[in-house]
Amino acid sequence: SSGPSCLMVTGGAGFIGTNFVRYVLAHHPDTHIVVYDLLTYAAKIDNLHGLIPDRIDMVHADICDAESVEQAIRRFHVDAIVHFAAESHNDNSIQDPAPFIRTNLYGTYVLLEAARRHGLRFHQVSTDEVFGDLDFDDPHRFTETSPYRPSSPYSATKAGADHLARAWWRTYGTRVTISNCSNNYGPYQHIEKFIPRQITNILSGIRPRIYGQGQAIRDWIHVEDDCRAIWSILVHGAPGSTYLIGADGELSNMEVLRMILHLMGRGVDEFDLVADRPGGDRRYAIDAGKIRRDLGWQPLHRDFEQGLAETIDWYSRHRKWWAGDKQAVEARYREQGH
Ligand code: NAD
Ligand code: TDX
Repeated sequence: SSGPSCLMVTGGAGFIGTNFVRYVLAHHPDTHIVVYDLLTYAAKIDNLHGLIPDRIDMVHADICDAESVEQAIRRFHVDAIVHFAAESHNDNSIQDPAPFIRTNLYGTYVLLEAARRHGLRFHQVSTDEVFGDLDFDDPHRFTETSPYRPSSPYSATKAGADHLARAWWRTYGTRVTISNCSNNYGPYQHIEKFIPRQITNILSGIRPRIYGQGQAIRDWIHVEDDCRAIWSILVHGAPGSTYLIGADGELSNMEVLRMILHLMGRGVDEFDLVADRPGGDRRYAIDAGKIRRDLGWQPLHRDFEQGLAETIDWYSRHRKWWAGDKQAVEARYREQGH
């Protein structure tokens, strides 16, 4: 089967959304794209400049605004939705959960209702954080049957949104799929997130900041591998199904930081330890066996250190993209003790 003819990408001007739009334009010439994005602090419209103009349209609006969603679907004859739009940062959700409740829960509900009315295919982009965390020595990894037990306001809203999506499949037969992916890294990631924060700190003459003792483990995947997986679920995934996406990339924060310091020519101890995240998850780990078996997907970026070097290079070459945000991001972190 082929892809949708007009795909609405919510949050298409954010980190993963931008990479996804670029991936679809480059590899799937028969799909037109409508980016639907509120352009919050996390988005940059410039991300989408210079892309094939007759294959992409932009709607600057809120997913919580049902009328705008309805208008966009009708105007562009949308036949599928990939739903990236979210408040995505755990630390922000600890400071103020309100926009997370609104966008991640209510916004997902608005989109599901639109998908139901129009019979659209709907892909819910979710996270491994809905499963809570694992002990450092737990031999198991997360699978499609792991119980939901989110820890933060952010992950609780993502968990709730996943439950809504599943309910729309079960109750109304809306053709929903869900992906729960591990931590993405790569170009266009906001500098509030761990890897770009440390890279841009070093480029700005600020010492990297690591939470607690740096022992927490994240399971890293290159954003392009996540984007290819999402496309393959959208086109070949079974409606009503969930797929976990991961690239066997478990590393402690300290290991990642030491690689960054090494690649950027800094000493191994040139960083500061700062306050840990309240309730911070210890470890995430994904078993991606199902998507590998059922859809034949596999990660292409298998050398994390190489991907990290390319990411460092991208932030070094795109100072204009992030420099304007740096002061405000660091000021906000100082208030939080991070
Ligand atoms: P991001 O914060 O970089 O981008 C979010 C985008 O959503 C922005 O463009 C923003 O303007 C838009 N948006 C926010 N609220 C909106 C609203 N009310 N209406 C319309 N648009 C709105 O996030 P990201 O890191 O690219 O994550 C994208 C999705 O992937 C999220 O749903 C997130 O939960 C999920 N996810 C992210 C990761 C990761 O490592 N970054 C891992 C797994 C899952
Ligand atoms: O400066 C820092 N120092 C530090 O040690 C920052 C910003 C983070 N950390 C730690 C906290 C986490 O243990 O690094 C780890 C990664 O932190 P984040 O980049 O904030 O990511 P995380 O909380 O793991 O969530 C990310 O992956 C899952 C995305 O932001 C989510 O949207 C996604 O669902």
